[in-house]
Amino acid sequence: MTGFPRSRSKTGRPGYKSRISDTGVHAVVNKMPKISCNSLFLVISLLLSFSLSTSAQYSSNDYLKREHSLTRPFQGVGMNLPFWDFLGDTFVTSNYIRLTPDLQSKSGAIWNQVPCNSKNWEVHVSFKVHGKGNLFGDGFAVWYAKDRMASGSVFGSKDLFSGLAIILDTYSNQNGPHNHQHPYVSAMVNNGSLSYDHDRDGTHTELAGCEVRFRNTDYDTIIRIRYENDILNVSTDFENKAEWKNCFTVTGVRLPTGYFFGLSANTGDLSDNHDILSFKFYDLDPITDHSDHSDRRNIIPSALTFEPPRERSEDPKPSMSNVKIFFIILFGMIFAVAITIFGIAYYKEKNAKKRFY
Ligand SMILES: [Ca+2]
Repeated sequence: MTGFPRSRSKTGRPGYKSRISDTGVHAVVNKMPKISCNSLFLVISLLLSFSLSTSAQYSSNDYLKREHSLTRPFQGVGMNLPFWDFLGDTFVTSNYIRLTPDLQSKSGAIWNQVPCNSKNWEVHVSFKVHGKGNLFGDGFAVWYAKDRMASGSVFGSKDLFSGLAIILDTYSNQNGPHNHQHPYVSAMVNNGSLSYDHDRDGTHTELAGCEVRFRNTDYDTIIRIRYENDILNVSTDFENKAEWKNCFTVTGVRLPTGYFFGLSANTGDLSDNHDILSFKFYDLDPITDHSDHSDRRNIIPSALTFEPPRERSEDPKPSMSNVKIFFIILFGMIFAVAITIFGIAYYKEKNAKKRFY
């Protein structure tokens, strides 16, 4: 587990760092009631300089970019939000963006209008998935994809996509043996040739994943997606601890610049409210990087573990159900009884005819 790395007030998560500093100041002041003004000034100066030096550790250009971010209160006119477009059943209030309501057969998305030209980045998505049912679905996905505003079957977005999908799957579609529980967070990198297999919860195309619990919590749940130097790391704060819990890290992930961020969700027979509370994008590229002149615009999305097409292992054929066996035996018995009755009747009739001759 690692703590939230940011300390600058306008970036990251204001409150976490400052809360610690405030407590520290109060503790120091309470323990020194008779301290002189000069000494108090010295202590405060020392604390401030410590705080500034801590900030200096994060003095790279990892700042929040407004054109790729969404923060509350959402201020737009009607369905308009600066830099973002809506699709399908998604709607916005001042406090949340509801990708889908807790109703059957809904699908919606929100897509950033501005292509991402940063090579290295980090995204924090604060969300709430909640609903009334004991059975619920299907979940939502965070996209970094070539094609924006394309609705489809993969959590509200198109299949055979190019780019990266981080999938937060709440419903287990796969019958039979499963190697993990739901909800489940997984990553998929696609060059446009792979189809997401809902019936198998995408198990055959995922890079990595982890089991999580984020549904119907009293607090906001946050997922962090960090992409730096071809390493993809996904971590979560689903327990309201203000620290990141590692979900998975995948090396050798190649993604181009110029793709779009999006969020989408869908419901089927089962449903949930899929609410986005904030989307914060941090640019991790150094301000001046003289070493990296590579043009990443034309990279085809790939990962070291990317082996298209992956072997698709079929589920074992389901054995005959007990109901089927019961009816087969029943019809067999009825047939046997019918044959016996018919046989006896035929025999009696034959014997009766014999007596007449
Ligand atoms: Ca599923």
